[in-house]
Amino acid sequence: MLSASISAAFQDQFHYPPLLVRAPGRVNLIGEHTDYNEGFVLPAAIDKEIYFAVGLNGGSAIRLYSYNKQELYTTEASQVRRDATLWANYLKGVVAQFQKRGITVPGFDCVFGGNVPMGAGLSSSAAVECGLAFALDQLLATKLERLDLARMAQKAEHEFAGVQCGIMDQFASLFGRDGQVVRLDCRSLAYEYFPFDTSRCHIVLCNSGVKHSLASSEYNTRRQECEQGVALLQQHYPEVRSLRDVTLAQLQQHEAEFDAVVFRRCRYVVEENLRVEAACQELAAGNLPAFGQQMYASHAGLRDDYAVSCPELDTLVELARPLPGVYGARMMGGGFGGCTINLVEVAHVEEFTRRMRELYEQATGIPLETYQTTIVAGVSTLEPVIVS
Ligand code: GAF
Repeated sequence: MLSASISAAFQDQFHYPPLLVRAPGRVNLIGEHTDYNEGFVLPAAIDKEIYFAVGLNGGSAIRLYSYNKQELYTTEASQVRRDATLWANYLKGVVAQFQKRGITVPGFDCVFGGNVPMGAGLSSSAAVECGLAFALDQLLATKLERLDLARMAQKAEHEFAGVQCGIMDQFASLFGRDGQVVRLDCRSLAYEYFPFDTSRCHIVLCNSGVKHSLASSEYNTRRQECEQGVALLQQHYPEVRSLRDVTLAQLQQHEAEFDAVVFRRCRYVVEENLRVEAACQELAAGNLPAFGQQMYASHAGLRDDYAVSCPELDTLVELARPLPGVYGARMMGGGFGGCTINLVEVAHVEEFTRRMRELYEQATGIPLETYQTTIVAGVSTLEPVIVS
């Protein structure tokens, strides 16, 4: 088991027993690019995870070891800064958040690694941030709320990875529940769990093999475009704080005043929020075909109005749509590559993955990786705390 190997690697490197923590990646059924617009999302934590072995070392050095890269990075706890070692930035970003809260972080050791594919839109970075935030909270006995840890992990991403992300990924990693998806109101942070019946339908991810690069890509630009739209609408509706507060009719009434691109970005967000609401009702009613239609509409909006898809993701969705047993498919996460999420009737999953592999390779020349995921609980320890 990977967690056992990571624990063993820690003992080899540092010669004392660690605390073990697991932190899952996530899927998002619907509600994309709505989180930073204070809208709604419907994610779940999945069985692709990052494992951490951590312990206090009694000194002032932070020693970080990437199991996947087989690389050691060391810094003094008092000298935590963003630098050119990209993987270490995610971890140091978390340490900095503890320090910003006035919490002294003493020297600690950390070995981490996992099976969340990088750049596949499954939030490996949020899993890394949330796992370390939780691990440090345990080691330092700071007893922070999970919501605080999620916010700190999000800030780490803003400040040390340079991506102005919303809260969805960190929330999903920390608040995931076995067999359930969670509908999150990204303004109030109120949330509700919905059972996801895996005896009927499975979540299958198809990895386009195209790597997205959130920071260098258009993510921050999309956020700015949405803010531009809000600023314009506020001239007419001073009560509007975010696109969450805008109706489609209000938006359409002022279309002529908008830059055409900004208008399309805003239209997508307003419509996507409506789709999440509708999709939750369909899920609660067990109407998977209707849920799937919302997913296709979400993909079309992401492709045409929000412009964060890419030809490979569009191909994956179009190849999936006519296959037997497919309820819905769409691109997932920030976009520009990564995975599509597909809801597939249980009896057809095997045939679906086989056909998709053939068809995608024929269409693009890229071999397709697929992942059948299960929905798991959020970040947790794997063993009782052992700190000397
Ligand atoms: C990325 C971000 F990190 C999330 O906050 C969210 O905005 C998502 O893209 C798009 O829905 O995963």
